[in-house]
Amino acid sequence: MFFGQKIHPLNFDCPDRLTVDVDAVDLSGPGIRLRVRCTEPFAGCLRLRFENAAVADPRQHSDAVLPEWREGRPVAVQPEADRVVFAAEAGRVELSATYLRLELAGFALATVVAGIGACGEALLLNFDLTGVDGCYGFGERTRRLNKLGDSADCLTVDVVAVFRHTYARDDYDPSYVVIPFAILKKGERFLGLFFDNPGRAIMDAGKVQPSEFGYQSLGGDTDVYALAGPSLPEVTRRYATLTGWAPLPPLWALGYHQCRWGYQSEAEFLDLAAQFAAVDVPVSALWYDIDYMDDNRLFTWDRVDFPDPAGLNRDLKAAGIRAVTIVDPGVKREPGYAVYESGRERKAFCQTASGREYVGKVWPGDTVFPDFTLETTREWWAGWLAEFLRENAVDGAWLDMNDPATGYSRTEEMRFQHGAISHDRYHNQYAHFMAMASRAACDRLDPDGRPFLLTRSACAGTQRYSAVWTGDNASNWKHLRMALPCSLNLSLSGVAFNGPDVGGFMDDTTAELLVRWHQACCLFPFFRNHSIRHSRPQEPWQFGPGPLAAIRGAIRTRYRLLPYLYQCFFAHWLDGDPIIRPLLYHHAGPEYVDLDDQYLVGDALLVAPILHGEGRGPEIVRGGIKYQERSVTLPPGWWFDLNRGEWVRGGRMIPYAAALDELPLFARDGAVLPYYAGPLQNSVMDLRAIELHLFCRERAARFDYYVDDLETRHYQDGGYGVARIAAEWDGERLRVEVVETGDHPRDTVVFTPVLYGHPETRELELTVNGETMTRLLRSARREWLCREWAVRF
Ligand code: MIG
Repeated sequence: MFFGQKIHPLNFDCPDRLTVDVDAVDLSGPGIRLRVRCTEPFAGCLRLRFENAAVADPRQHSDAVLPEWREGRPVAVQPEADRVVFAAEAGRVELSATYLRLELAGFALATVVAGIGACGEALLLNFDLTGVDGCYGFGERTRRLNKLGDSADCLTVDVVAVFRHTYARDDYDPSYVVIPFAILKKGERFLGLFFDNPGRAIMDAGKVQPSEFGYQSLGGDTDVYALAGPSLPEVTRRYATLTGWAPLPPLWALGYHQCRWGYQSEAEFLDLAAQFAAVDVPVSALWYDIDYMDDNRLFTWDRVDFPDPAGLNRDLKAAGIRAVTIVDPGVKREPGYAVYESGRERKAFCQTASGREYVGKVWPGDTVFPDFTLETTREWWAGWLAEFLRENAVDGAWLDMNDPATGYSRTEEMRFQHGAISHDRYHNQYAHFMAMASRAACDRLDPDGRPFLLTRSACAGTQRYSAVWTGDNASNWKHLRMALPCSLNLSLSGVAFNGPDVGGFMDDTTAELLVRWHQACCLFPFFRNHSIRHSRPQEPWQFGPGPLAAIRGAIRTRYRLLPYLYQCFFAHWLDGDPIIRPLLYHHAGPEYVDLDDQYLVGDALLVAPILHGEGRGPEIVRGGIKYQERSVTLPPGWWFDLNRGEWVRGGRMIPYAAALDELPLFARDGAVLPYYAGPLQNSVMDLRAIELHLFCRERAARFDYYVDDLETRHYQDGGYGVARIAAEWDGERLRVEVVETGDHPRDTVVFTPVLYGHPETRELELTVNGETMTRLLRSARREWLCREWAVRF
């Protein structure tokens, strides 16, 4: 089947008979026999399992759902006249011989006529979209945020290698990541549908048939999880409950990352570190792409260019810069090469049906691929990777080419578990198991530490092991624009820790594009500048002082707000809310349904980046300075413009003109932004002193600040505290109260309130854990973007 093709609905056989068994229902007809069961894994979540009699291997090979929910409490079948009902706390399902109807939290969804079918192993579910005005999620895709009218082919692909001609377009479908999760919106209500089938599948949200949502899985059995709203956060949180969330990252991983394919030698890395210091731009990690290896052999270094990697990495670390190395899955098939020999001995590699080692052709030449689905292989891998990281003082691993990319060689012959399981069952999950094995390596190194992994390919659930970057984009304005909806939908699909190649990977970037890309993504969960070899270099200083100053402003703002980002990660770990969110996450109204050129960070910050330039969009010249224009949709209430230092009334769309060093960035009234005011020395930050930037104009401000050791996994056993912050203006005085509770020593963080409030506020009353002090507000200056604003504290 070619990419993007579907099975015509008329090729499916549909059931016309329903029979009831003890805990299942059989739907049958000519050419079709489907068994349907219903369970309730947890409140607000129903699972419908579709077992197709034509399926050769009926085992569920997916690792998406957390083990504790894989079975769930069976929901009893209640037969009625011409149908059956599964009634659970979360909602109900009605099933007749010819249709299926779900209703959860007031959201009803039913199949269309002939909407249930089978064609060999393929399953069809076609739902009626009447009344549905939005569709989100879909994992990592191109195009717009709202997927109504769009479709997705769920097969992980090394996009640029396979579809060379599409690389600079912004509307191609193939993707490195596959997550068959759709969130439907009907007015104010949302409903999530997660199709748990690890194989190739199609989702079509009204592209082929405008009023229908069609799901087609091409093989294996499918578990459909329906996740109740009614609100979007409720759906997202339930999806996180079902498939897991990102553990807390190390702080350094939240800083700025510098990467490039082509950094070649020790001298180059030392020079990079010196350049960052010279231009006063903090950087938390430098990345080694494939050039560091000895002839593309995994777990080796080119010792001519890198005579002492451990020494180099220790020196970098002393300056606050961490090291991350790329790790491809492919092992050079070379007799005598220790990694290959040891894997071969253990039968660690994927095999063909007859039991030969499956061979692809990638960077190392003839290449074999670890079968990460085998526990023994994962152990073998963890041993090698842990040793490599330890010996070379490497802090993180970058998992590339795991879609899996087999180069010249077709992937289908690659089978799993010693050739016993077909390629399709694990193709989309290859990266997932690689990430799991790599995480195990980190656990060996430091069982109580916080690993950092980044993967290109992923499936549902991979967020438990690794962050994701969105693969090979190109240095053009379309790809910058696309980065927003792509990362937002990926965030709604459970992968909160994600981001694109900033500046664009392929082709030559330009000064304006590089600046705007840094601004647009400086508050993304993952923030890395990366580019392809031979393209125009794109480190922050490559375009002279003007662009450098603008980029510096964006990067430094990220470090200033790093405590806020960390809090967003903590909240994500607690309840599953994504870090960056489309506005419709918190605001209801038709203006947000398609809004994807601005976004929220947590619930307090609104970013409306400039996504055009070089004369390609509205701009004006004033006083010899060029400004790019756009409109910003501000939800109701007051917003503080952090770019200009003034309050703006919301509930409307405002025009905005931003010079090259300006980013439209707003904090909502009632927000508390934890701010780091100390010295910026790469990843070295002392978060024991935090400023609480309080935005209190008309609304009281509230925030739960989680306090933990920032380094270990103790938080997972409840080893954290929470400082509940409340600030309110009573007409003349601002009262701020901080109360710490929980399982972490109190007063380990000193909070200093900083006020962006009513101009008439004179006095501040601060109560910390019961002790009160009052003082007059004084004025100071604080860094925001490229300027400093007078603040009062
Ligand atoms: O075939 O390692 O997406 O980030 O720089 C290309 C070289 C292999 C693809 C990754 C890209 C990386 C590049 N890799």
